[in-house]
Amino acid sequence: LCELYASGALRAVAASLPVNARFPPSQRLLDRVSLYQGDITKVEVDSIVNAAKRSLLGGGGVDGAIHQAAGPKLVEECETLDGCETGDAKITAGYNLPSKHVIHTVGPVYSRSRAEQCAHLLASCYRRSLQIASQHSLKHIAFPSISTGIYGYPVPDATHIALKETRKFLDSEDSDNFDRVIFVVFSDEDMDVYQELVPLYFPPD
Ligand code: AR6
Repeated sequence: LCELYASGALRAVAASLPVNARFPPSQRLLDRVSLYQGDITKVEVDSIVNAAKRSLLGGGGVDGAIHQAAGPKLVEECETLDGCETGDAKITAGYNLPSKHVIHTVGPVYSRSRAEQCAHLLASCYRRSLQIASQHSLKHIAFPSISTGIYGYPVPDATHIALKETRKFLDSEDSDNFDRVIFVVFSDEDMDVYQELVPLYFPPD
């Protein structure tokens, strides 16, 4: 986990930007958020989030990678869950993954004509995943960029939603025993977007 605590670099970026009026500065909150570029299946934390499909029975992208790394017991447990609605989330064990749990959430398939509805559903994915982690007394959660791959959500819009919901959660009492939210990005482009936007939602003191 130490490797993930790369918030030093993040702090340097944050310090160079003007403080955003919408979210009051808080070094304490900034210290509870990390960015990590790499494969989420290698991340050793209490929970990783899977960008799943409604059946919860596996698919491509990060879903395929998580099922492959977790082994067949994951799909066996998923079969008992009766699927998951878009915007909701369900938890399983992590099996062969280094992460103890997987929180499976189903993001919206992006459509520009239904952008507002998609935004509500994506926000709900982050909210429900964070709620479930906190209800299970988990200390950390690692998110991939939900819906921005096969489901086509524009990365900047999705990142604003991810960061806003995380800030709201970390501001709330529900997160009192929570250590850290880690955003796991795959590509350099996604990393650039997160590096630019994190300081807007987590300005340092
Ligand atoms: N670690 C971290 N991020 C990853 C990894 C990985 N190993 N692999 C991909 N990503 P996607 P979606 C990134 O397509 O858009 C599946 O078939 C990827 O670069 O996995 O929510 C499901 O079954 C992108 O930034 O998820 C659903 O049917 C992000 O993860 C559908 O795809 C999400 O991309 C869900 O589509």
